[in-house]
Amino acid sequence: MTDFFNGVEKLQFDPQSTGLAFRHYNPDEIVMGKRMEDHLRFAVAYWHSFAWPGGDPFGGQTFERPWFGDTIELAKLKADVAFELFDLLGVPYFCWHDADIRPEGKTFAESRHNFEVMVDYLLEKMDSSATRLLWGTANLFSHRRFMSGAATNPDPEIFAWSAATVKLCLDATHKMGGQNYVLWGGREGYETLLNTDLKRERQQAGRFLQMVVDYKHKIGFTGSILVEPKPQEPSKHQYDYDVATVYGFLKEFGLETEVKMNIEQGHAILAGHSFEHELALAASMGILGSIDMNRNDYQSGWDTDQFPNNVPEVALAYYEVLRAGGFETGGTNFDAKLRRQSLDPVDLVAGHAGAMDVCARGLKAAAAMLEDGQLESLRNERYAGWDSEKGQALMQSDLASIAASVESDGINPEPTSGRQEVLENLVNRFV
Ligand code: XUL
Ligand code: CO
Repeated sequence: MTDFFNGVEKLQFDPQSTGLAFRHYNPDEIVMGKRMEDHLRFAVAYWHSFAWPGGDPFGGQTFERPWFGDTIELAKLKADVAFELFDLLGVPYFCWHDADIRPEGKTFAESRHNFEVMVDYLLEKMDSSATRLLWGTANLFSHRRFMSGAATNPDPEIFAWSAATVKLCLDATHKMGGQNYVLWGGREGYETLLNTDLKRERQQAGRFLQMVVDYKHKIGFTGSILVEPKPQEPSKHQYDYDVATVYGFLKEFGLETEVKMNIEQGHAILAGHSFEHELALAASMGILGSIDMNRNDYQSGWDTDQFPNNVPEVALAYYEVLRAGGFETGGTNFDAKLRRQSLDPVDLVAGHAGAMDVCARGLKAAAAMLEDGQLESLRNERYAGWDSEKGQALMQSDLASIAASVESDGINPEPTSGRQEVLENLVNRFV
């Protein structure tokens, strides 16, 4: 045991508690026939909680963590503290980038060696912990070598370096029993079209993803490959803008049945969508994989990655997840940073605990709305015409026959109310 979380006790479910406890997250509570823990499948993000130093565009590190530094010894201390947090929270999963868990080496071989040592160390930690790996991913955006992209770089050597890195990370994710492998294209985009061959870059990205999928099958990794859309930041314009854009990309490269989405709340907001829009769209295309749960500030216009605390928003998100049948390999990863003034170890515990409670409330509200059934029955009622014989026939018809039938059948539609206020009032009974 380290002394980092000194004095913090393992969190319990205690609805009456006024201290550090779960007031809503009760892992064993049955919601729609399934344990709450198995619905939500929470994961702690190694990077924000243990690797992020607390910087913003105007200032650097505010956190002073005893594991900051580039040695294996410190990486092991970081892992020890990480597993202490996982145990305090009782989270079933965690997620990493290679760069979060290992010190950077001077060469590829040195970084690979450091990574392999740390993967074995994490496997040892997992032996005495209940926490498993939700997903692994490669950080192909922080180091200066990736400043012009990874797979989409104008320099083929960076493409090669990135491919070798993803191979390593997939091998490690497989070895650790990870449930998914995520690709977020932080710098897969451009700063200015004046120096960018957009067509070539998109082809490189498509070929890269095909190689990842081929390798997944080659090693027998049965988890899901997930792409995480984001419209911009750090790149001015990213190729994986949003769910719809990524779906078009997958279709173009024949990958739409191989790759699903990891959808982040903050990225959806940056793209000008709501989180539930992105979730519903992915579900409708059969590519909803997992979620990165956080919230963005609606005024700042950048990716603030805050812990979620808006129950009605979260409820609408889980409503879409439940309607889609729930997570299979996916889960709820807290891709969320503490505020940079939240210096104390206990802030890390409180940030996650509060977020887990918000998600639990959201999930329960979403389940209650589904079980109540009114929202779904009003929606079905709205489309009932399409279930009729005439409605079905329209979908098999053609423009000329339809045109003829409008007059012969005396079609003369009357608009009906969309009842938005009624539906919003209905939702407010549950949140
Ligand atoms: C960045 C982001 C990443 C990905 C993993 O905005 O969301 O943390 O989730 O690379
Ligand atoms: Co994310």
